[in-house]
Amino acid sequence: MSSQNSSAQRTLVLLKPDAVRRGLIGEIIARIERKAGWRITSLELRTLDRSVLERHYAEHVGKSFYEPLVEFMSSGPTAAMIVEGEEVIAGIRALAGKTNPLEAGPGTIRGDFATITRENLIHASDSVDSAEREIKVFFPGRA
Ligand code: 3AN
Repeated sequence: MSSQNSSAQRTLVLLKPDAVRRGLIGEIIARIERKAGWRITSLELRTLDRSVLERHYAEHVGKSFYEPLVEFMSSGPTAAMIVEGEEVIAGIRALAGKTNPLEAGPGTIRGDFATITRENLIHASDSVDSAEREIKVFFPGRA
């Protein structure tokens, strides 16, 4: 049997306050769980405070959209989770679709359910390094 490249990974996913408010967390989690072999290994609903957001969005501090982003991200509970599985980092980014929902393809979470960039329902780590950094911020016990 030929061996295929195997890349088990873990990633940090946030279902943002708009997803929780709109009752979409079940729909989004179902899309994640449908992928063979992916599983949620930590899950918590919590309202994020400014200090957590500052660490999470360190690369965006000072940008024009940062303050409204923090305002929005602390406006209600977020579902934070760790998802593990084969190529899960790029895979969940693909399920999520492009940052601007109007550019996100049909069939993606953002393409199907969102219209504006700030309220784009889901965050998913963009690299192995980001995933490890972000898991430390949200689930220090799992770092
Ligand atoms: P992604 O979440 O697709 O990785 P990032 O990391 O560039 O996108 O941006 C983080 C978050 O900041 C986005 N999910 C979105 O909520 C917000 N954001 C990014 N760019 C903009 C923008 N130009 N205007 C408003 N909000 C933005």
